[in-house]
This record gives sequence, C-alpha cells and structure tokens, in this order.
Amino acid sequence: MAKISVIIPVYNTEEYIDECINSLIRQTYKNIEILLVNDNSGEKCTQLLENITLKDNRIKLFHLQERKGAGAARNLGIQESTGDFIYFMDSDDYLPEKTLQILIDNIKQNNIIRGKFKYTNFSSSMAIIFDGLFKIHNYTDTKYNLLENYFAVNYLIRKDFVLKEGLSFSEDVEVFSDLAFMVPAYIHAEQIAHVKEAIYFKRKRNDPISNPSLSQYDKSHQINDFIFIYNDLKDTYRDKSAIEFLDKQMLNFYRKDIVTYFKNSHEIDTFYERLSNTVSRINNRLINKHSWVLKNEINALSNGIDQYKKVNKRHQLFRDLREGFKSKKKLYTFLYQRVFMKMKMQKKTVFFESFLAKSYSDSPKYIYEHMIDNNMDYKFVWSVKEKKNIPGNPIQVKRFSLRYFYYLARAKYWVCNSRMPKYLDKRAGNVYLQTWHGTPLKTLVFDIEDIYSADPNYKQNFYEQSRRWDYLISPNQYSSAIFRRAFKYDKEMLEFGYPRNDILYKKNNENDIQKIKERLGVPLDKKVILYAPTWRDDEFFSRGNYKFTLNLDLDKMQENFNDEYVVLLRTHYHIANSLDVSDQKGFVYDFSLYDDIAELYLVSDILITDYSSVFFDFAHLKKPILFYTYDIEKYRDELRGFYFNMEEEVPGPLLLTTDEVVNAVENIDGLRDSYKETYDRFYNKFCLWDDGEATKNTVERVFDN
Ligand code: C2G
Repeated sequence: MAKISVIIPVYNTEEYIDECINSLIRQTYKNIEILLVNDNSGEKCTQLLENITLKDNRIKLFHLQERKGAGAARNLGIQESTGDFIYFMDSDDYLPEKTLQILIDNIKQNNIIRGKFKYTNFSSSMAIIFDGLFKIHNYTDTKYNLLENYFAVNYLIRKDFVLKEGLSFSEDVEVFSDLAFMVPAYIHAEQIAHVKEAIYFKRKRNDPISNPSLSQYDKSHQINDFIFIYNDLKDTYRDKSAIEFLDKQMLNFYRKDIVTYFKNSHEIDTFYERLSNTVSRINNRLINKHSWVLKNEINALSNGIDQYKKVNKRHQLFRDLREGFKSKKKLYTFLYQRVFMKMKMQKKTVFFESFLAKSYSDSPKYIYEHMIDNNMDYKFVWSVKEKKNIPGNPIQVKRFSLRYFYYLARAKYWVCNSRMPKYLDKRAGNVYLQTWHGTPLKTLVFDIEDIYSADPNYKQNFYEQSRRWDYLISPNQYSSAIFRRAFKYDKEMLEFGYPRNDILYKKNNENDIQKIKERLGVPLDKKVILYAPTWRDDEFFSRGNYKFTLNLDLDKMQENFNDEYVVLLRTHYHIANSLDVSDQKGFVYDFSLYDDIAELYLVSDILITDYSSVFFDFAHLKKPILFYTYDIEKYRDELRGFYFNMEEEVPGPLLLTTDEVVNAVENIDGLRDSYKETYDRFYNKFCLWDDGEATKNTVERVFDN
C-alpha cells in the first residue's frame, strides 16, 4: 500500500492545528505520515505541537531555527518525507475523512491529482460525500484553469515526479511561494486529474491584524512578492502555456489588487519602476483583450511616472463613477468621497449618532445637551432613523440619506457611541470622539476567539474603523485596560467617567424621579422593576436584526407582584421583534423603544438583567440588582466568554428560573444585606470615576471654545 506524506508548515496557528491534525488522524486512508514543520512559532504553539506529536506515531515534528516562511518549511518537509506521494496542507485547514482515500484511488497513471476547495471560517464544516459518484476530469490544454488560486494544497503528487523535476517552493517570497512549485509541476505534468469529491476545507481566519494568513498579508507585501515571482518564473521557463498563464495572472493581479491599492495609498512612486518593467513583459495580445481602461493604463506605465499618475487618477475616477451607478448607496458614497469630502471642512459643525441612529440617547445625547445648554457656538447635526423631538432644534438627517453623507463629510467633529461605516473615511483635521457604550463583561473584539454569528471580517473591519477614533471615553480603570488591548487603541483615553451617567448623580432625588415617572406614565404608587436583558449572538432574523425570546414568565411575576410592583420591559437596541405584553396590561410596560435607559434606571427600584453592561451603570445608584442568567453556560462558554467570574464579582444573585426571580424579589431586603460587601467591592472597582461632571470634562477636553 502506497504511503502519503502529508506536509504541514506551522506558524502560530494554535487555535486551529488540533482540528487539522484530528482530521488527518481520522482519514480512512491510514498509510500516511504527517510531517509538521514548525516555522519558529511562539512558545505556546511549539508546546502544543510537541503534545500533538505524542498523539499518533505517524506524526513527525521538525523545527526551523529561525522563521523562514512556508516555502522553506515545505521544502524541508519534502526532504524529510519517506512516502510515495506528497500532499501539502495548511495548519489552519482540515479535511473530511475520505479526502486522501479519494485522491489516491483516482490518481491512476497521473503524476498529479487535484481536489476541491471549500471555504469556511470558524465552526467545523461538514461535507456529504457519496461513494461511487466520483467523476474524474483530466485536463490537458486547459489545465492552467485549475491553478488559478495558486495554492499547492489539496494536490496529491507523486514523490518521484517531484524529485525528477526538482520541484521546490520559493524561499525568496512568502505570499506566492507556491507558484514556484506549481508552475513547473503544471509544465511537466502532461495532464492534471481533478476530482471534486476530494474536499479540502480552507479556513478564512478572522484576525488578519494580529495573526494574518499569507493571503491576508498587507497589500504592499503581496505586490512585492507577486512582481518578484512573476519575473522569476518568466526568466526561468519558456513553456508557452505557462507564460500565457503568468501573463494573465499579472494582468488580473494588476486589475484587482494593484489598482485598489493605488487608490487607497500614495505609493505609486515605490512601485512604479518595477511595475513598469514588469508589465512591459506581458504579451500585447492579452493586454488588448481587456477593456480600454486597463489597456490605456498598462500602456501608460511605459510613458513615465507623471503620465501614469495622470491616467491612473482619471481612471480611478471613472471606476468610482461606474461603481457609483450601481445603487443609491454607492452613488452617495461616491458623492461623499469625490464631492463632499473635497468641500471645505465646517469647523463648527458637530455630527452626533447614538446606537446606529436608533435613538437620541447615551453619552452623545448628554454631550450635545451640555453644548446647547452652554450656548456653545456650533452647528449640530443628529443622525436619526426618523425625525424626533430633540431640544435645541438641531439639523436631523436620516441615516444613509444624501444629507447624512453631506454633513458627515463636512463636519469637523463626530460624536458617536458605536462604529461608523468602514467605507466612510474621515478627512484630515476631523476630530472623532468615540464614547463607546458600556463597561465590558462580554469579551470584546481582539479578545474574542471566535465570533459566533459575526462576519469573518469583523476584527479587520473593527480595526480599520477604530483607527479613526481620536478620543475614546472610558468609564473606569478596568475598562481602560481592556479597551487598549481589545481595541488595540493607542490614542487619547478620556477618563472622566461616562457622560451618560451624570444624570444618575444630578437627578437622583425624589422630586426629579417623580417628574420622570409622570412623563413616562409609570404609576406613582407602585415600586418599579426594570428588566433589561442583552442580545444573543445566535438568535437573529438576519445580520444586525436579532431576536429576543422572553424567558421570564411575566404571568407568574404578575401573580406575585401585581399589587406592589410594575415591570418595565426593555430589550436591547439590536432586538428587532417586539414582545407582546398586552396580557399583562397595567403591570408590564414595554420601554424597548424609549430613547434613554438612564431615565429608566432612575425610576426603578430593582434591576433584573443578565450579561448586559446596564448593571455597571445601574450600580451607581446602589439599588438591588438580580441576574436572570438562565443560559449562562451557553452564553459564557459558547457565544462570548466573560472578562471575570460573574458568580464571584457581580453585586447580586445569579438566578436560573422565574421562581428563583420571584423568591429573590420577595426577599429583596435580605439580599441587599447579604450582598452588601460584594456590592461595595463592585462599586469600588467599576463606579469610582463618575461624579456628575463627566460631560463637562469631556466637552472641555475635546471642543475648542
Ligand atoms: N442597553 C439598553 N437596553 C438593554 C440593553 C442595553 O438600553 N436592554 C444599552 C445600555 O446603555 C447598555 C448598552 O446598550 O450599556 C450596551 O448594551 P449591552 O447589553 O452591554 O450589549 P452590547 O451592545 O453588546 O455592548 O463594552 C460594552 C459591550 O460592547 C456591550
């Protein structure tokens, strides 16, 4: 039985390597050796590799003494391999159990057989494969189509073919080192077999900032490597089809990667000379097949840098225009970038947005009100979903309307409590005050390992968006440390406390509370329970539209507390469904759409919440808090992960059923006493900075007077 040598270069992929190796151990084809080549990973990953090696005697571990790149690691793997076939794999990918079997059963007289790639992100994907349905396609003339993604992974290749043709990976480049192996392999293999059922799960990693995969390396690195490998291969090989393949790839790379890179950076000067020499090697016949835009631009590369810059600029405008006609939003984005951003900045305009324009609330609201109360000489713009009653009569713009783009582009100041769209860059001189929206219990961005429901680009997007922040408000020392790490934030942190909490110090008196209650229509003769849970990453209708299922039995609450309390129900702003509380009329009041939760804190006697940051704010009032954490294990262990142990630190009991909640409310005075010490400790850790002056201090620091 022939042996397959599976060669895997490893560099700091400790989150993924287990799944990769397990998928190999589970292969139905057993005669394999697994060569792990550690490309000088960090200690954690190296240790893990040592442990993994003990799992199965088919695993062999090799170490490179300095980091040399995946190409060098694979070359070492080839050298050390003892099998009849070579199979390359990446340490963050994994296979269904039959992949190797299918490849070896079907390679027949060929030197190379290729399987199929399926892209995946964090969670394990499955593939259903039916025995006997394998259709093999042999490619000769059109074989280069199989190489269009450049990877060397998921090919089964005869070892004697590798040796005979002297195939090896480039050690001069990192990103496209595969091409140095694959191009001659394609030249020398008369035909390439392809079997679609031999599936390979290629993972798209979610953290290109801290730990990028090769394809996530920054663009300038990629451009350097591509230009190098293209020239190197063109110098080495004369094969007509291979040359045509390389030329086509160079044109595609120019069109897709270089053009976008030149649009967003000013590095034409760095690359011009080499790029100009490189494109002059492309066969004209291929260039002429492309649109006149690309043709002109490639030709301009031989007419000197000034001429090229001119043509490139004109074409970028043309490309943007073409993009702009695709939808209304794209047209507005075009106008934002190409027209409004070019107009003079309005130095006295402040643009506000709170919770994705869903409410007039949170710190932006208090910053705004402080500015109007003090007659500060600014023009104010609020981004809203629909027109609202806002004091001071600011300009209101509907989010993503033309006016939204216009004012956002022109305002010197942005004040916002969550992220602004990634595609809306800010202008030089803009001052962006990010207020954020809560002390974190749930792990944030770069501290989250996997993100259950979010886009795999979440971390990358967050990183780019947060580079624009100039000031970030932190509510306490604990949050400052987390924000610095989890947001990779290194600009100014404003450590005055939360503007949104000033009201908890200024209006926490009977008179004001009564006024707010009257305004809200909450009975004056009842005590108030606020139920304010957070959202669940795995319960949603569509991206951004989350669903909340009520687990608290409101009938039972009413049976027990109808005479003494009312309940204010308040779902998170991500929640798209409204809950039907008509059966509990007069007992339950739905305040989910009410703008400002701070006023609800003031009128409430007890807070019931779960993992929401609302409890950090409510604790300023020193009133009792109950935690209805019916799904804590799942939420903590599968969905998010927490920064601290809730059982030990939160200032109230964790309750799992409505009965427990009922008991706790009945015994609220007892709980107040028994949690006194924990509450004090909690308060001292999270509530020390707020003193009612956070807004004033923030405004004085950020705005010119
Ligand atoms: N909020 C609210 N009503 C709820 C839940 C939250 O009004 N039922 C508001 C509160 O101001 C809260 C903020 O939204 O502080 C953030 O809500 P969280 O439940 O903490 O969740 P999330 O939006 O994921 O933010 O660092 C904080 C974290 O990012 C959490």
